[in-house]
Amino acid sequence: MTIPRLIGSLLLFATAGVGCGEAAADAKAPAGAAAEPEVRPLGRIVPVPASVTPEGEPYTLTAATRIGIDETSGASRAIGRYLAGLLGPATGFPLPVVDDSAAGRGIHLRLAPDETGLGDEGYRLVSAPEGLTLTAREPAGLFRGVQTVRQQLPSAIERKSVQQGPWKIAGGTVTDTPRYAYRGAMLDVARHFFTVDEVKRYIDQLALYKVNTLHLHLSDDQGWRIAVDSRPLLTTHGGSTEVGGGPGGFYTKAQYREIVEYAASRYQEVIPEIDMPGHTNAALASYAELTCDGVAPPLYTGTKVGFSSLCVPKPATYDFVDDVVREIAALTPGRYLHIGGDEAHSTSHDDYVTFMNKVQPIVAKYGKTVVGWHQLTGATPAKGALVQYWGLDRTPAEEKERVAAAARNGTGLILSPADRTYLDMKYTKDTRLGLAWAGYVEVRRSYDWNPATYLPGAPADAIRGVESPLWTETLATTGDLDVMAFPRLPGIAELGWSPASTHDWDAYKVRLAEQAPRFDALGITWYRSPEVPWPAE
Ligand code: NGO
Repeated sequence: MTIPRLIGSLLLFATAGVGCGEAAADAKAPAGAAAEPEVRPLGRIVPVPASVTPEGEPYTLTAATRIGIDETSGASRAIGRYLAGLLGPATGFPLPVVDDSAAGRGIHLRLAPDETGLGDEGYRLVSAPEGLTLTAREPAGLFRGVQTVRQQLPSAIERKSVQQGPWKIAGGTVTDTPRYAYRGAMLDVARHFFTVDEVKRYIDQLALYKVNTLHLHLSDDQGWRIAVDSRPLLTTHGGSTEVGGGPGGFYTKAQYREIVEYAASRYQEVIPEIDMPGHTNAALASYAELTCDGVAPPLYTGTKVGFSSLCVPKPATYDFVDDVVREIAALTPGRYLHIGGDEAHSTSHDDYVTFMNKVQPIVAKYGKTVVGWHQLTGATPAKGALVQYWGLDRTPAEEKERVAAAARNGTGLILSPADRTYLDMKYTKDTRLGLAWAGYVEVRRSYDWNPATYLPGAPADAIRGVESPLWTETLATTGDLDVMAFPRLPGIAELGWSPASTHDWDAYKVRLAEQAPRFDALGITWYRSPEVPWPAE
């Protein structure tokens, strides 16, 4: 069997119109929704909660509000401080974090280990004039619940200077747990490099929508972005440029740890990806011994794919992989290490299988679980591996079936269909940034599908969740990232979090429209899709 190459070769024809710094063309929106109400109806947030029971009068934040925590938990204290940091600037209230018993009519963050129904990330929010109580079994649940509190408040809460209140949260109870344990977003820092602060900014945006996994695409033909002490040229040479010939960049180990810690403080697990055996020009350019002819290619700043490969027969290749995987695994508290495996068009099928059979055990040796793009099912995914499906509606049935068969065989699936979840796809032909090889992906298209039934023949319980990749061939600034991610990212986040029974475009588009003033308050550049009834400008 040959590794199907259709999707990859389509990429060679990708439209890579580099329009850095430009926002996508604004489209004319339908008549806008009314201005924000003083009290947002309970549950009118993104992702929509699993269960909402409105009841009674709202809770009101005041200058006297205190945030009560269980003093024995350092995690609750950190979340209390984070909440105070979110609500403090716009309200101007001090919001001290105190022992729960001293919080009175304030906000209570309670950990209740016996609340098994709330799982690892669920929470219950009870809002009444006497107080606002968040209960969770785990700190992660409190953190997700804090995002609900935040979104129930007027959008002005996101501003960094004191705003006019009142600050009310509708009365009632929200009980909320996620549909999928894996709710990811990927950022490609290889095609264009993004600084630690820029990555932190994205992490904060993801947190608002209850995303729990940040997949970092750390290496590609155009750049190697993570320090590996045993292979210094990877970063000094391989990290020295990017698409378009800019200066590139890389994370030192300390900087990378900073990202991982910041993500952890937002209850996000970082999955580092080192893409192999293809997408490796930056590594080959740095270490000639990794090529079969022993000649290092020049650095590459274009946007083609599929032309590079580590030399599979050479032992030096596995010494290299061992060094890289060992050092990156040591930097990774998370469970997973992503080994790429997509578009290995310059690797023969037999070599691809050989490579994956040798490399997957190296990942296991350093205590990590393999994740790979779904081409990994053309070899044999290791036991427990996850594969990330990035096909399209038009992907050949046999390729889909190969992935489904792996899923029936126990391989977990992360769904990132390119014509639904790829945030780098243009919304329409008029979108200035982005690619179009997977077609145009408007907001409805990205939201309106069901992960559980998406891949024919894949058992529903093999679906671990969804992930929205943000590839950056055409994206160079945070404004570029923003306008491609917003407003599609919240929709994919909702697919991952909210129960299937809540899936409804007509209801979703109204809740999404209500996010617009929040995007503005957060300084997010966003695409005014004509499919969504945005508030009038
Ligand atoms: C493909 C390709 C990437 C491109 C991206 C652009 C995968 C898994 N491999 O997705 O190298 O950057 O499309 O949309």
